[in-house]
This record gives sequence, structure tokens and C-alpha cells, in this order.
Amino acid sequence: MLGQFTLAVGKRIGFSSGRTRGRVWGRRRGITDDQQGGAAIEFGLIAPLFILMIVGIAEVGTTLFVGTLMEGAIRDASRYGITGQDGASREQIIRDIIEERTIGLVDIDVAVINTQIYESFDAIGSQEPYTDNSPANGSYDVGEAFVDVNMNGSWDADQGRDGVGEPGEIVLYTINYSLPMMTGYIANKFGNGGFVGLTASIAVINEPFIDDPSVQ
Ligand SMILES: [Ca+2]
Ligand SMILES: [Ca+2]
Repeated sequence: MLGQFTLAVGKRIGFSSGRTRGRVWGRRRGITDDQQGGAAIEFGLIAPLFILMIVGIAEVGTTLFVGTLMEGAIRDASRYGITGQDGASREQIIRDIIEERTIGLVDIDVAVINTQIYESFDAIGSQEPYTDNSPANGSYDVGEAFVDVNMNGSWDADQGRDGVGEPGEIVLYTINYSLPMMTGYIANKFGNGGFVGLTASIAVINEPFIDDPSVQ
């Protein structure tokens, strides 16, 4: 009896365990396939967001980097400008310094570089004084009397005068650049016509240099 029982149990166990293993392996394979399929679906959903995030980081990083280069470039250009070296070619050398310091990431032919002269630091960004009486509406109107601070014959909302300045004059250096964005999707969503506007500026006072090298 014991032998029959053992045999029966052995057969039963062997037979049953084989089918059970088959069902278990089958179920595991099914679970694995399901997991792989689920992972593929999840990746398909997440991948675009992940790629967008990476591209966005690259765009922001590039923008910050170019902005930092522009700030360094305008600072170096102004350091050169205040010395008054090379007289008439000073403006071109300032442009050359900006081009060199921005290591080709700023198209110097597209960038707008301005140097404006002011009578004081407080005058930077100030409009030319005018008499508001024709009509008295809080803004300048043609025909109203004004002080032509920059001597260009017309009223200006900013009284700066173009130029790199005489000895002791205050000069505002500004560079504006529309940086093209790298990816069309980001540019369409966040850019201004595919560009991001960058500005760097610095105000300095010229050293008491001799403006005319021929005069000693
Ligand atoms: Ca007015
Ligand atoms: Ca004016």
C-alpha cells in the first residue's frame, strides 16, 4: 500500500508539477510580454516629453550662454572705448571686440550695436524736456517747444547722442541681438518669430584721453 501510495503520489506529483510548471512559465512569459508591451507604450508616451525637455534645456542653455557672452563682450568693448585709443577707428575696433568675444555665436552683421553719449548717468533713458501745452496731454506733440539736448533738430524720447564720446563724457554701450532658436517646435511655441531677443548694455565714463592724437 505504501508503495502504491508512494507511486501514486509520485505520479501525481510529477504529472501535476509538470502541468503546473507549464502554466506557471506560460503565465510568466505572458506577464513578461505584457510588461515589455507596457514599457513600450509608456516609453512612447514619455519619449516626446523627454525629448522636448532635453531640447528645451539646450535652447535655454544656449540663450543664457550667448547672453553671458554678449555681456562680457560689451564690457570689454567699453573698457577699450573709454581709453579713446585709435581715434576714428574706435567704433570699428569696438565692433571687432564684440565679434571676437562672442565667438561666432552672434552674427555681428545682424546685431545692432549702439553707443550713445549722455550728459549724466541720470540722463540715460530720459526724454528731451518739452513744454506740454499744445495740447497739454502729458506727452510731446509736434509744435511744442523742447530742448534739443542731442542737437539733432528734433524732439527725442531718449536724449542720447550717437557716438563714442569725448574725454570725460558718459557713454552707454548697447548690443541688441535676435538669436535664432535651434528647433522649430520650441521656436513656434516660445520664440518671437523663431528668435529670442537678447540685450546687453553698460554705461561708462570716458577717461581724460587726448581726443586728437596730433595734439600733444
Ligand atoms: Ca503735449
Ligand atoms: Ca533731439
